[in-house]
Amino acid sequence: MSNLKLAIQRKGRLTDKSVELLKLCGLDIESYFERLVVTARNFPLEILFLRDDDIPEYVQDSVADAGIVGENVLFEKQTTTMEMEKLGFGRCSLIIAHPEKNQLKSINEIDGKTIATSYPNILKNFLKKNKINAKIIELSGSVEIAPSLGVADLICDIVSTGNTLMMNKLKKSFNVFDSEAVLVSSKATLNNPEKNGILQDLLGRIRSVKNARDSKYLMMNIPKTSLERIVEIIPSLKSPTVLHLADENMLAVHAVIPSNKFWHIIEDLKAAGASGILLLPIENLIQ
Ligand code: PRT
Ligand code: ZN
Repeated sequence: MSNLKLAIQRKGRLTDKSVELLKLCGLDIESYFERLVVTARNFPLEILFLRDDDIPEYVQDSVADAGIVGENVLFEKQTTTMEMEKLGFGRCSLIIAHPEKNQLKSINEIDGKTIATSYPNILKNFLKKNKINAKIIELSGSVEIAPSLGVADLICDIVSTGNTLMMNKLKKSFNVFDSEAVLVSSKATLNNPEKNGILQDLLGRIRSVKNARDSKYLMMNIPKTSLERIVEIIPSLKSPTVLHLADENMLAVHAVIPSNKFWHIIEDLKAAGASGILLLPIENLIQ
């Protein structure tokens, strides 16, 4: 049986999160430092460690069968490599920024300007869509210093916290593209029954890890008389579990809820008489 070859970033912002995700999917991966290829011990998967910029092309050319890469890189490279699943990490935005003192009031003011970027293709599409003529200067790094060097009027670069912009006295003017890490694959992989079988298994596990990350297990004790009210309040994925307690007037209620809803319902639960409220993490959630 052949392995699925999965390309991930060798050393960078996506490396640790990619390996962490694979481990949460139950893959037994040995320490990966200084290795170019690592094989999972309990799953037919081989990990290739590559520069992120090379991943879309390697997947397109079947050097790898799948990969984990940022959408910014995927769309910039314009390959036939396909996005299969968003992974919820490596979030950032590609934006246009201007020097603090030269405020841009409307998008039309970009017309005739010079923009430095490492993402010429994504920027070209954005300008075309907005019917703007601007000169693109392609730089491979340190884009943020281009305006102060007089190389460009504006920049189009990746931002996450905004610290780099602030340090270089730049301000965001327009959002071009929102990005996160994604699992990618190719037609060739999908058309290969054996490889596709492994890919679908991996995808199922990734989805269950994502569901679990977005959900929590809620437990509480309630007076029997409050059951109807409590069930109304709980934003449960399924009908909550109701258990008897030694105290005949009380019940225990368990439910899986979306993590981000907890703080919205806690006061209502307490007002309805809930006590001993526990919120627990879930390791896997298969729906
Ligand atoms: O060596 P290799 O080519 O593999 O790595 P790389 O240096 O090209 O990429 P790397 O590790 O920096 O980023 C990998 C991926 O992480 C990117 O393609 C994005 O999808 C994602 N990502 C998330 C980011 C950021 N956040 C980010 N903040 N990529 C880059 N940055 C840079 C940005 O270019 C700018 O210089 O960080 C700076 C801005 O950060 P803030 O926090 O100051 O706003
Ligand atoms: Zn790179």
